[in-house]
Amino acid sequence: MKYYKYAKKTKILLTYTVATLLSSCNNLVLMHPKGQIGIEQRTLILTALGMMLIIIIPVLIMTIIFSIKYRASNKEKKYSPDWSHSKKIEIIIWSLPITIVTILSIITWQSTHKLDPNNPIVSNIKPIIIEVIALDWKWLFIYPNYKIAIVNEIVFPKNTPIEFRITSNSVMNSFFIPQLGGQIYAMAGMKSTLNLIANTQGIYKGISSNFSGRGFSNMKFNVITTNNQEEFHTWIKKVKTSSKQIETIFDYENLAIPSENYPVTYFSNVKNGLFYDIINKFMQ
Ligand SMILES: [Cu+2]
Repeated sequence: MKYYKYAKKTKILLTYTVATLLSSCNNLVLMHPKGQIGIEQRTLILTALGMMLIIIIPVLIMTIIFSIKYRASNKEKKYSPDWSHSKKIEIIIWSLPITIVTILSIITWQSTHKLDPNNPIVSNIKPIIIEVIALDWKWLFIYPNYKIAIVNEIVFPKNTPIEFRITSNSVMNSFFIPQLGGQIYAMAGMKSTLNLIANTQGIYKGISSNFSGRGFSNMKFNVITTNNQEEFHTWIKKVKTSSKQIETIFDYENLAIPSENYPVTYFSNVKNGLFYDIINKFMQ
């Protein structure tokens, strides 16, 4: 029969499309995670996608087959204008989506608890705390345990859990390192938490993923993961040699003046509890 020939062509076309998509996905950073959380999130995305394709692919194929088989010009087939109901079709049409939606909801329920950004990452290594402040239009990162601050750059060793504490000095913003895991909102007067880990050494892109005004598009930073603790401490020493400091809230307010394309800047000292001062100033 003729439509089988079309079905075969369609199959070739589909295979080709899928192959092209898979080979060109090097640009999709979300699909190339470099940390445990990112890997788990990718598994979730692919599982959900796969489950939905169980419905979508047969529907697409059936659309083509049906439109050829039941076309008006096909006089060989039975013509049944009074046909209205089939138990068999009803059962297939309802049971399959119900099953898939049920499985998807169980997976979603479990993973939203498992991948809660507040959950500390289980590890023998003590987590490093990094305080993140979204400014207009740059990122300020404070390492409270080392009393240093950096604009637009984060460095930490691989295989070490990182606890990000995030707030904003201005409008709502969003902190996102796509290859390490989900984004989280930065809001003035509030603290959000994000626990991440990098399992490979490298340089990853960090972005602001919530539009925040004129300088938003260049509000980017590099995340550099070192091979070991020594390299990380060498970097800390380098920051400690900077002549710039944030000693008072005035130094901070000076830095917080809106600016675009701000270069990476090291501060060898930072006022104690600055992060919480910034949150509290919006609470009065
Ligand atoms: Cu790929």
